[in-house]
Amino acid sequence: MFAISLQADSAPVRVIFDTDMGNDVDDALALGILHALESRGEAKLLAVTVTKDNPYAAAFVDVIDTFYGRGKIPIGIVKGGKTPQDSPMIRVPSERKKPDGSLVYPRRMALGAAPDATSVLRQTLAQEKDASVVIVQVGFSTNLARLLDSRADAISPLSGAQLAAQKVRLLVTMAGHFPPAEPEYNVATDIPSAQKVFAEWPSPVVFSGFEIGQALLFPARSIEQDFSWAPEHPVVDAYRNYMRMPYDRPTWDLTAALYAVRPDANYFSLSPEGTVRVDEKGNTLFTASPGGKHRYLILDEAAKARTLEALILLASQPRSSVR
Ligand SMILES: [Ca+2]
Repeated sequence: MFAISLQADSAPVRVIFDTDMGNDVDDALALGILHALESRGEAKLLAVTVTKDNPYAAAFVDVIDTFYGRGKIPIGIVKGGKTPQDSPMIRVPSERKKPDGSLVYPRRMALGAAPDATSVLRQTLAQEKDASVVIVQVGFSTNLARLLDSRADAISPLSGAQLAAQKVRLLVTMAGHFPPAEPEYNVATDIPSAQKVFAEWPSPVVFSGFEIGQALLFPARSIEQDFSWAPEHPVVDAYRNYMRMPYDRPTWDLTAALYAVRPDANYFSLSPEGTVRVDEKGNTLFTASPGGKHRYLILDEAAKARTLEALILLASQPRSSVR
């Protein structure tokens, strides 16, 4: 059994969110869900690290954090990473201005000012208690692979692999396809990093495969109705700039965020223990083996309606008045 199921206390889950913000709109909804869970006292967002190498990816994370009243959360971004291309869903809201020229969505950092993600990961982990951190990885494995490769430095005398082993109790990742169908985007975009992370990561890993989010569509109707408490909402703005409305979108990254904070809520069931191997094409091949560190989420037909309702309610939850 995983230790995660045996937790008796109700302390907030301490989360690092690692995202390719800008490549699909589910990253924005997932970050909103983590903020809603923090407002409920269930989670604590320690840092956000970005694997999309475009300055607006960090800027838009900054926009969302600031919108939820948590603009001081550290943000790091990959340097020399994947998918640098422009994305209106992050650029347009980040640059939107009022008639007086000020930003509609204020943010803390200047464009391009976010520090290197590996340093932010090392810094964040070094400050945390042993076996306390849950990492939610919903983009490529670039940042976590670089963390594993990192050496002792001024931040910590521990290597990245040692920091991961000491500080992280669970990695939840939106990655792969179970059973394998075709290479999944997050894995296929940086195959060597995915191979490294899933072969070497020291903690238990839970995968939310492509098929999970695909089976739970976030409804356009919710975007149009449930967020009206905020006349300007950056996640809604991102949604409207990602594709032509109205459209329903798979909840891939949302499912990883939800499971990471509420693993015992029976939104999903789990595969047996085993090992996921990433082949040269980016397929994720699972082999069951007692004591294996990897499991993947399974969505039971009877759980679908309740799980989707939780995702919608949390994503659209009004900001806490407590800052
Ligand atoms: Ca993503």
